[in-house]
Amino acid sequence: MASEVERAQAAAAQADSGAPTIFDKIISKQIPAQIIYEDEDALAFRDINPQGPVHFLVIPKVRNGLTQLAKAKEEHKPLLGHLLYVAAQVAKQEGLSQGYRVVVNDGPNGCQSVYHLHLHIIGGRQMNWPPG
Ligand code: D5M
Repeated sequence: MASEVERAQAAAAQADSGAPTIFDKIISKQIPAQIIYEDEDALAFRDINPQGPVHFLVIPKVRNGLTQLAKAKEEHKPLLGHLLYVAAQVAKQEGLSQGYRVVVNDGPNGCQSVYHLHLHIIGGRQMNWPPG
């Protein structure tokens, strides 16, 4: 079983291929996911490999070049703001009143394994710092 780092390094090799990712299949409902929020531009669903009692992802429904945060352009600014706003609203909906962590893994060093921008929202336990 490949480690997270190995998976991230393998994924980086295909990052710019434009190939569909697993998240495209979740957006089109080809594969099931536990969707907890949806609007015209964003989708939130539970992470398949949760790192806390609550762990969900917020993604843009249309990738539009945003395979990763490093690819953000001026035109993406409203969408990026919207994703953060959705993260906060869904965290509230999930009862994370004591706080939570928002993470964006970017590129191989950031341990990104899916090249469709996503925010991780992790909560329901005490976090530590620094991250690994
Ligand atoms: O995070 C990618 C995240 O995507 C990782 O935490 C697992 C999650 N993932 C992968 N496939 C699925 C499905 N099918 N449902 C829900 N969650 C999924 P990264 O930051 O790229 O390492």
